Amino acid sequence: MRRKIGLLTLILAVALLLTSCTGVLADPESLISPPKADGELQGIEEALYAAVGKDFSFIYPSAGENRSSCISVDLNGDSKNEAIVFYRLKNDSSMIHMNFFAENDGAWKSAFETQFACSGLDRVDFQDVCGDKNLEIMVGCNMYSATDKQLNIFTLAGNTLSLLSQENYSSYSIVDIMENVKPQILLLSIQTQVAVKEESNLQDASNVQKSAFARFLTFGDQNTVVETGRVELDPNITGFSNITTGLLNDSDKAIYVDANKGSDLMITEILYFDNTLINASYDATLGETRETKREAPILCRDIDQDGRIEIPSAQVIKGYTDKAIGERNYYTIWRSYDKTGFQMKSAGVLNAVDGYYLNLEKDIDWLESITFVSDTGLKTRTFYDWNFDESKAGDELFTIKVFTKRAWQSEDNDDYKVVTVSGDNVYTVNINEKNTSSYQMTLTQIKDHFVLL
Ligand SMILES: [Ca+2]
Ligand SMILES: [Ca+2]
Ligand SMILES: [Ca+2]
Repeated sequence: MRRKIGLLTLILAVALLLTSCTGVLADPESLISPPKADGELQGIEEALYAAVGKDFSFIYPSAGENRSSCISVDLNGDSKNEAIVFYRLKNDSSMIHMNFFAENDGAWKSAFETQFACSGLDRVDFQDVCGDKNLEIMVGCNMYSATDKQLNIFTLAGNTLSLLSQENYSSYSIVDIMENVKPQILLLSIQTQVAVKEESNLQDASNVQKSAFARFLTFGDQNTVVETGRVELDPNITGFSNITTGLLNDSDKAIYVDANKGSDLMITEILYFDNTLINASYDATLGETRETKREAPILCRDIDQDGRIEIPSAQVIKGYTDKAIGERNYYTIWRSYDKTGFQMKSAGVLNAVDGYYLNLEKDIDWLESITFVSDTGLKTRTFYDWNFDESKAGDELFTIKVFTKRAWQSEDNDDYKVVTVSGDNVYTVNINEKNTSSYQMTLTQIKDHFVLL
């Protein structure tokens, strides 16, 4: 119960503190005028001025849920908030400072101060990772490249903070895939090392060693950090797009890491814990993750809403194989993985931009016998029979078009029928009744196959 209260308080605190400290407004974000500070914020601000003066500018996390420079949260569940503030001093731009404030008899006072030699704040999270019912503070700092970051984990020690651990990462996530009560931290890292030529002592651009790996951290007694697992990832990963967790089978959970490989490819590393951390996707013999590779940036999702994550594979639709990547249209086959192998769960046409999926279930014949043309500006997708004899699009089957509610009411759209409505979007279809091929669909069939994302 305590934990729930803590989380609720956290959510409230986050909502409240998105207003940020008032006063010195250094960031464009804060041009969105915040509400007048309540007593708490004013108290923290005054304590900050008392501790460091006024020659500073606030620093904001650039990612994650907490985007304020000044965050108050009840770390120890005593119904009194503590607060942290991030800033840079005007006379020393190389350091980002974190100041920790606690309230005593209505007066806020600085109780701890530290600084990070870094280029910016990546993200700030609060989570009880060591299981002592107090929230730890996780401060992710951007170092001087997009993939080189440092996570600083602080824990409450009496009235002050102590640094529990410092870890390098490119991307991290707090996950919960083990049976014990504590959440765990997944750290993903990309490393590039350029060899140095012996004769000249200069970097040898032709000799670049790339590696990527995942580390799994848990917390032991006396707040010790334990590396519980470490696995290789595809060494050519250039960035991480999304980390999600889901059921691997009836009893185990897995982490699904969607990663970019170069500018065109995406892969999914499937990580789970079975005495040790395992990467089910990576083929150590080949030295790459091939099984989940696709040339379209489609993220994993639970496409059939059964609690298990499906991994997409992009299949080039008829008529697009000769086009360059980026100009191709695809259909998607979705597969889940359960330790024994991959199972096909669904196949269909995804439109992630307009938020729908035409689920053809497992009808690969249909998907291999049609083609479609997209117009992202008009929000249309026009489907055609594929003319196998002439290797080109045949007759039009139907056009799916997304209208705004206002456009739907005001435009001439007699040919379109409503499939479904969601928010401000009216999803419609114009069926070419003259085309009665076996691949044609009725309005009812389209409604049955239509899934909102
Ligand atoms: Ca407290
Ligand atoms: Ca804790
Ligand atoms: Ca699923």
